[in-house]
Amino acid sequence: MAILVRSALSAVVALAVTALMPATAAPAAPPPARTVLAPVALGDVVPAPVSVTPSAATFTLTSSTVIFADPSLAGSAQAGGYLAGALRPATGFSLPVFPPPYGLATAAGIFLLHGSQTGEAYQLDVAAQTVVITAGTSAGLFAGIQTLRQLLPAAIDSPTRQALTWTIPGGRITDAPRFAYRGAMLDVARHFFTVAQVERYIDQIARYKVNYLHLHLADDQGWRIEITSWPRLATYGGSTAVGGDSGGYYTQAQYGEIVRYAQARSVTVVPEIDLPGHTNAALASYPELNCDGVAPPLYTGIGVGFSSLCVSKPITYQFVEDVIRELAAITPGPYLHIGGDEAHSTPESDYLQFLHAVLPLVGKYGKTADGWHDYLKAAPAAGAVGEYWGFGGPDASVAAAAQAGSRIVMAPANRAYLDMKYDANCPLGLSWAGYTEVRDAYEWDPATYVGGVPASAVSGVEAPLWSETIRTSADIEYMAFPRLPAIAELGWSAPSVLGWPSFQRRLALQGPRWRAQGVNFYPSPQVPWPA
Ligand code: IFG
Repeated sequence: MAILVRSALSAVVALAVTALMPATAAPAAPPPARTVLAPVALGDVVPAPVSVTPSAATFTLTSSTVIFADPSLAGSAQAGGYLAGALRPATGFSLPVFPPPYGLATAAGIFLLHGSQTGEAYQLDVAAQTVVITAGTSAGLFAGIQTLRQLLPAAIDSPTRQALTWTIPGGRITDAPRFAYRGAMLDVARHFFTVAQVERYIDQIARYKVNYLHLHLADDQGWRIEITSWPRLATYGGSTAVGGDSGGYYTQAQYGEIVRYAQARSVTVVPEIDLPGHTNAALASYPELNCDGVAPPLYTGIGVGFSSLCVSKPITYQFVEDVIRELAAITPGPYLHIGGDEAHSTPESDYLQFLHAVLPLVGKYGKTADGWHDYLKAAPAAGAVGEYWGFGGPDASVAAAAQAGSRIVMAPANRAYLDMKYDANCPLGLSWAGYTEVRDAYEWDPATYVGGVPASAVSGVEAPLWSETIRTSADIEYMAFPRLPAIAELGWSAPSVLGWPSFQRRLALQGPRWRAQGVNFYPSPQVPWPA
């Protein structure tokens, strides 16, 4: 005990002596210099917020910054943990998350508070001592957090510590989405992507307030989700890929991991089992599913339209019901996508007969039907979603369905298909819908793109990435960035804040962030990327 007292006393003495020492003594080694960058401008955000009012204040994130999450808003602590996790690697700050202290004015830090907003709306207020995100739901908090991340210097996205002064520009942002559905589709059937690769993509799309991930889980070349009542679908039907590349599939537990990972980032999974066409993997797995009882070989090419379930066989409907039942049971989201596209080997009358028998099964298992717009001719129940993948202009069938109560998600092949080549030199992708540069992906209006579809019937947008020529995360990123943020902005931002000059400038500022994250983006010549 005596030693303790003596050492404590000597420490106090040493401090006192230091404090009294003349300034001439050699100063302690200075801490590593922190680079101070010009703060980001408050409006330099993608998607563009509804309103931005800068102030002269600047907030600086430091090692003592605390995140306060309002316990009266469900999910606020999880949102706080997500924010802390996003900021820790580059800053090295612990950023603890607590319930707010009594009396807002007494504390400095980042506050996630319960406000009167609805849906995904939020307000962000940055002052010298406080950053406050106010929202009515955790989804609103998440939207505000994605905006906040983009207000820190680009190096905030580095996976390693950076000696920077972490400033955030002051002012107020009020924001809310134009459309409720902002999706990204990943085709895991033509080529299989692991859970980690899908989760990497979820992290990337969530940054741009994309809130749905549509997984294309089955096609001619591969069946990618375990169905316990039909095990060979995945074990055999999932064993190959385009070009004979390695196959794979998600067990239902792994699918659950993807769903939870997405949910924790305010992203809802929409599973697709494409029917009655695009079914060679299923037909190859079970001879009894084929009209002639003979299973075709597994297919590794990139043709479409050659396969069809056997509409006349009762077992077909047992199969479809088992698949829908099992998939609905592991999918918390509201939608089940049943494909319906390119059923070129299914006679029109059979196609309608099949859909009339199958669509009620989606409702039976508690889900809302989603499908490529072709299926709308089967007049699904009101509220069903048709995903438009045409080239725009009038479409009587889609217009009729929209006017009869179907919801339309706009995914035009000549604007939103991320597997379209940027130009003739693009090493990846296809070009049947033409070349799609960034500006082509941006300069169209989802509300008016299809003649006869009222704006009120449009529930949003989606950017499909088909994987015939896509094999790695680097391939995904090359095709998705920078065009996915363009689609995301059309889905989120108000028409009054859209415009190519503004988007082009704000998009350019995403380049250093993607470099910090290691995103393999395409440096489009249309964008003035900073050095
Ligand atoms: N069309 C097919 C996809 C895919 C795509 C590649 C739809 C709805 C061409 N169907 O797009 O399966 O092959 O660009």
